[in-house]
Amino acid sequence: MPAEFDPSKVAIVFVLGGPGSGKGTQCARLVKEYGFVHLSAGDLLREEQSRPDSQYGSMIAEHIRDGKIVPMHVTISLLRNAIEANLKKYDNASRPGWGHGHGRFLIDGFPRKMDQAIEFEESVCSAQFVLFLHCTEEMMLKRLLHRGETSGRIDDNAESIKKRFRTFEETSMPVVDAFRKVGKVAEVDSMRDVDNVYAEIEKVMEAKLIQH
Ligand code: UP5
Ligand code: MG
Repeated sequence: MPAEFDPSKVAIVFVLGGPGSGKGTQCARLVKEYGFVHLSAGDLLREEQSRPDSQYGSMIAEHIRDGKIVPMHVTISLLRNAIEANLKKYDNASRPGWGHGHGRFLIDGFPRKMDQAIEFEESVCSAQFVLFLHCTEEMMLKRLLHRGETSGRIDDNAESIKKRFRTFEETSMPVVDAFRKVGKVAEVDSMRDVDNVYAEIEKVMEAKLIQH
């Protein structure tokens, strides 16, 4: 069965990087300047977790607290539904890259595991490329502990952060490496301040984003 969305109409960029590397921060700026819709897999899962009649609420909370990856059928169906809803919402919009079945999405924090990458590309839509934000654990820890003072996120504490780092190294980096092997990764140094990181990302977008 072919993928549900046609990559010549629907542009998907996967935004990957360790916990606290700045995925959400940079995606928010790209939305403003490139007309992307930003879908954070983590945000979609947190929303689902707090939906009163969700059958997955406690399962999602447990996985997030332990830095474990939620079973892919849940995440992929949340992403798929969000893609469909946004394509519908902006179908008649005068927004760059949108209208008549076209759209562009930043998918932030997904895929984090090889099977998710394969399943998403086969059944939902193939991605144009991966934007990979590189940052040291020392810097990410500092950022996350600082954010944890106000974020209210159940995984912004030293114990959960350690587990998130381990999952990222063991399970998610192999996804980045696999995309790298096929020439689909653009890597940006995410250690610098937000503006400098964004300036690098803009260069990547100008070079790699295929605009339909
Ligand atoms: N900050 C950002 N950039 C900065 C810069 N250049 N200089 C200085 N400070 C900077 O940034 C983090 C903090 O750093 C903020 O305070 C920011 O101001 C500052 P942010 O942009 O939020 O970083 P981000 O990479 O988005 O960090 P996040 O914590 O969201 O990353 P995670 O990958 O850990 O979290 P996510 O929400 O994607 O996933 C959470 C959990 O959900 C996972 O651990 C997993 O359990 C589950 N999950 C799945 O199971 N499956 C999925 O597909 C996705 C998630
Ligand atoms: Mg985030």
